[in-house]
Amino acid sequence: TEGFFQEQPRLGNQYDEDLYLQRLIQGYLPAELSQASGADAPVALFRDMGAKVVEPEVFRWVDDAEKNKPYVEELATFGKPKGVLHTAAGWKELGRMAAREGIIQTAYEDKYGPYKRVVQFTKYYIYCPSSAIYTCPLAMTDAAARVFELQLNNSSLSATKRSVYQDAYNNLTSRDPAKCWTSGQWMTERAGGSDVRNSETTAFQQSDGTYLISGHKWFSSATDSQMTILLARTPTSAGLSCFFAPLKLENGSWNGVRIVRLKDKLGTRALPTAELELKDMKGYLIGEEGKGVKYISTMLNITRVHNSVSSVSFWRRGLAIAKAFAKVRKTQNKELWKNPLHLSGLAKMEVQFRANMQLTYFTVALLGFDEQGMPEKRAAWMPKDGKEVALMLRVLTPLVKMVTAKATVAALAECMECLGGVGYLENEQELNIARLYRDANVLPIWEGTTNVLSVDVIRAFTKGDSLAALSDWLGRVFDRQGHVSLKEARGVLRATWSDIKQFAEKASTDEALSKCRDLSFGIAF
Ligand code: MFK
Ligand code: FAD
Repeated sequence: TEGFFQEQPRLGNQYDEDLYLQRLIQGYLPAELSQASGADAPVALFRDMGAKVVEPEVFRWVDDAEKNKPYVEELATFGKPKGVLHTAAGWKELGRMAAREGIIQTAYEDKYGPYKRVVQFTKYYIYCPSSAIYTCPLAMTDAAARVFELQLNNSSLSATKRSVYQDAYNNLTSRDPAKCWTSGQWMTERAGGSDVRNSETTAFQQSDGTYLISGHKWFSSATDSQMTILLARTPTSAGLSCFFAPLKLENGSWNGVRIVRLKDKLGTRALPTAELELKDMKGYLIGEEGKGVKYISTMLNITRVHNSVSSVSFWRRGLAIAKAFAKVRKTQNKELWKNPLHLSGLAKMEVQFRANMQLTYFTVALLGFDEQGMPEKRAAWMPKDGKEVALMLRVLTPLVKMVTAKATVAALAECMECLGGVGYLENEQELNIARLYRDANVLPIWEGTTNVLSVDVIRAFTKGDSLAALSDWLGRVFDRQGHVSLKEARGVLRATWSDIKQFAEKASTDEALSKCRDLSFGIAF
């Protein structure tokens, strides 16, 4: 109780303290939104969120969610199988908070037009590092809502499916915590997660048009969700098909799902990731039979953007903690931030963080345009039309996911070191870089590993006009401004393009594939 005690570093409002975020908001939102006043204006909402995510109560929920890990109550007292999944009270509170704040719902409400995604993902970005990764089910919820939105736009959808999908969509996009659903996304099986072609789950059509699905799913995050979208094979098609299935029946019992076990993981401790056995799970076919990968790609592309935003949000929180510490910690009798060596380390990280933020926000902005159409008034940086947006987004989505995830893991290790020994500890959640670091390590793995995404980047380049679109866009936006380094970037892109073309046209497939990762990182830089 005597002697020196370090003053506690404190996090302030996570919008007000994030100067680069504020600058991006000014760039990516038009003045009528970024300068709007009133309690409902985007900046007021961000500031409100920035205050809420550092409230002690929220950190108590995170702590409770992390310490009281999910578990399954296998059997009732007299041995009858029960299979009840329990999650922590804090985990549930974090979910309620997300619904109330509209972390996903904002993207499906009629307020911000083509800028919906920028507004929504900014709220998500502020919330994510204080969520104990509740953002995982939220990402899949968003992606499922988008799948249904597209299905409901299809005029030839049957009346039954229309009613079932509309009901699910309404629940996924509800701000009412008592009504709001989350969704799972089941692709990975024992035979493979990157390559799903050997999946063993089967689906048989019934006389009422629904399917009975049976098999084994190796990874299911968000097993506490109300529904899932999954892949399974029908007897009449070589390709996999995509299905929607509720997790529970109307009487509250499982819809043919048995939790085999919960996974014991390095991080994401609050998240109930399970291995599942399916036996006659009732589901509905989404889209055409045999084209399941194509339909579930709609999901993948949304969750991959979530992954990118999650990455930069973790990085930013790590930096915020490191900076807060540097303000109060002294070495050689002066504050750490005044030490040139320490400061230059922080500054270098800040620059790298900003580059990753730019990549991410650009992708988020394009996603909004792709879904809602281009704004009538065009800023100079915007692509020329919807076609260019779609082509650029197709390649930026995997590229930005792989780059930001990888960079974030390294950056959080650096942030930890900035706190010295304390950085390595399980601190109070306000300062707990250890949790962020553990959780960040999953970001390069799920939603496509770095290798798989680099193959996807090259696939998008060689299959379509994405690289030409990116190169044209760089030319229009930056050549005009005479920006030397960006002109160079365009040159590099062109040189890379010729490499890719060569690989695609002349070199053997294996040789081309062995370069995918280097090429993709090169393009991002
Ligand atoms: C908090 C953070 C937020 C994130 C939380 C998420 C929680 C975790 C959830 C998961 O991890 S879910 C599982 C994620 N799994 C993956 O990401 C799988 C990784 N593997 C791939 O992405 C493979 O590339 C893929 C499985 C898609 C390859 O499958 P195939 O059967 O070899 O597909 P193929 O033949 O390449 O493509 C089939 C069609 O889909 C083609 O279209 P066409 O039929 O018209 O030719 C492809 O062009 C199209 N396609 C594939 N990937 C696409 C795509 N279209 C658009 N976008 C894509 N990304
Ligand atoms: P593999 O595909 O066997 O990959 C092993 C290695 O091979 C990797 O390094 C990979 O990069 C490399 N590799 C594979 N293919 C290629 C290639 N073509 N070229 C070069 N290298 C290649 N999945 C779901 O479906 N739903 C979920 O909810 C879900 N939640 C998850 C939660 C957690 C916490 C974790 C850790 C995983 C979750 N997953 C989920 C699974 C995740 O998506 C897969 O683990 C991931 O896609 C990789 O698949 P795999 O594990 O089968 O590895």
